[in-house]
Amino acid sequence: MTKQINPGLVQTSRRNVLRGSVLAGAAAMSGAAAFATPRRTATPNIPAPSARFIEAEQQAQVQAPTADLSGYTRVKQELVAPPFAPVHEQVATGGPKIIEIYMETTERLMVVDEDTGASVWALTYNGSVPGPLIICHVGDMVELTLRNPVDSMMEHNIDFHASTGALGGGGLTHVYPGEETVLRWKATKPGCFTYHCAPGGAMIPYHVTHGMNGSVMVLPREGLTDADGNALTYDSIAYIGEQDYYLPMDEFGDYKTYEVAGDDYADSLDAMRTLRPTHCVFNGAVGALTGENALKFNVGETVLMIHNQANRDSRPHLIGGHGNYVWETSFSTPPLKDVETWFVRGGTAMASMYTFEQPGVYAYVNHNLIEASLLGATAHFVVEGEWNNDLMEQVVAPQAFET
Ligand SMILES: [Cu+2]
Repeated sequence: MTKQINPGLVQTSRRNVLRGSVLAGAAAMSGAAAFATPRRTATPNIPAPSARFIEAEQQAQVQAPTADLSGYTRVKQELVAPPFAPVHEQVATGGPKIIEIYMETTERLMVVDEDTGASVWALTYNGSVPGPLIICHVGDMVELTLRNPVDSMMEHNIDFHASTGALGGGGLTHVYPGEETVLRWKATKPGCFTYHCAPGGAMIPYHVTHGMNGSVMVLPREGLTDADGNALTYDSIAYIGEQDYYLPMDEFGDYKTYEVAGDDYADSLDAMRTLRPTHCVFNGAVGALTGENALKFNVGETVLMIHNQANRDSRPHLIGGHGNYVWETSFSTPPLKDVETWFVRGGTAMASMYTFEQPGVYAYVNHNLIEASLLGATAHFVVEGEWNNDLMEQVVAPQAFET
């Protein structure tokens, strides 16, 4: 019998030291940022025990039986920037698929709040915060090509909460600048799941709170259903990633700026330790989903709102509407019905469904209203259609009362 070793649990090898976990800790103590260093091409210079561990790790994968891919059809899924969803089927047709996707670990300077000048060297998948939404069905395989551009400053990887083994794939996907890797995993649990970068040690929250997270939706093959098994379909998806940022400030209370990704590492750790985010925003920046960027729907349209929060609890509320169906945990359990405010456990993605009945502007907020109003966690949905006085009517407009 082949002994199985979980590659992701190798904690003490020199390989992992260089890949972030210990380096991150050292950088935290020294105040220096932890940058990617060139990958070594061989193991002769590392201690024998670590070399043996690396070899055993590689052997474990080589010796394991080859995955049976017969019966699968290969398809490509073109990922799109949030708040939009890739083209997909709600009810799976045909047999299981191998869904090929491509992501780049792009590091880019992003304005978080134009009013204050707050900015961040965002660490991203495909340049957006959150990373793109991936959609598959139970029984499908997701095959990710993950590329770290040559000009990156840091190493990255990806932990899919929807996957099984090797730290969600985190242990198999460390890519240095100029490297790429391919990971294939099978979707076995239906639901919305977060994914995020997890290079090791303090670098994990650092990367996650710099935007490096997103969501996978694994649909049941028969699509979504209510408690009685009746089909529930949606017309649109609103993909919302809530991001808590901990942006360093100077002694005057101004947000600090940095030359390159990673330069803020020591300052960021100090800010993160307060557990007090400077911003809680939807889709990367204050106002990313309000005003001109508001999402637009029509009366009668059914929207599936997917909410991702990789690090911190949240409690969305749709002001003026409801969650007709809410899946807080998975699609394996019947949805909650007619919910006022629902819960996003930090480290998850979840879904809620609503059919608009009135026109107007709806605010989708984190109903910690301080976070919604002062820290940025607000989106707007502009809905067009005909007003229904049966549901609400202004009987008397505000006017002075007689005294
Ligand atoms: Cu990363």
